[in-house]
Amino acid sequence: MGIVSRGFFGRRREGDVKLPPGQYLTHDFPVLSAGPTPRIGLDRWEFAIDTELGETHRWSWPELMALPSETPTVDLHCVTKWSKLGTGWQGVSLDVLLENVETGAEYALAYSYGGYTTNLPLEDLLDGKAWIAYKYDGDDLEPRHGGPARLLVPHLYLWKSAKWVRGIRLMNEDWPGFWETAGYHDYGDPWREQRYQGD
Ligand SMILES: Nc1nc2c(c(=O)[nH]1)N[C@H]1C(S)=C(S)[C@@H](COP(=O)(O)O)O[C@H]1N2
Ligand SMILES: [Mo]
Repeated sequence: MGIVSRGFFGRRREGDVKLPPGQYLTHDFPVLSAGPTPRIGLDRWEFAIDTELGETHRWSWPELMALPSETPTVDLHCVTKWSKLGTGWQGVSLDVLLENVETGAEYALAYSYGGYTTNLPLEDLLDGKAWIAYKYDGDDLEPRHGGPARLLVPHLYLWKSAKWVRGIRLMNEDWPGFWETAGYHDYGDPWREQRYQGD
């Protein structure tokens, strides 16, 4: 034999699901916030991309809503070891937002209302890997989970998915964010278990 049927993969039956090392499965949606939930009125809300060339591209809430959106279904992996599979979102791909942004930068720093920051390579925001998400499970994203809008970068540990995202700064140099400065891994790939610096 030696042939595994295709249907074996991608199966979502509990028990034979493959989780990143050290993770366990959860069905609720824990809330992890380093501070209070900021409240930002949609009339004042904006999202910005700041480039290393000193240019700023801005979107108001109606402008974001007018952009084509996607409905990704993704697995979430938190560094505190819970994973939640098959979560459904709606949001605008970073590919759309970065389409007309002139940049040669390699690094990005996401920053949030409330002051949270997190860094990642710009390429991890491209090619369908990241969204500015504003709906979860069919409803407006709850404030405690990052509403009105959060960054969603599911292939990295969830601390990279900045809640209440306000903008992304593109830079020539890597600039560690909130948890990265506190000793968490600079990149944070759950499949390589990059939890802390040195992992
Ligand atoms: N602005 C902001 N974004 C944040 C955080 C935060 O404290 N502030 N926590 C991060 C961490 S550590 C995790 S695990 C996830 C948690 O998202 P959740 O509360 O929706 O589960 O958000 C990330 N994004
Ligand atoms: Mo986390």
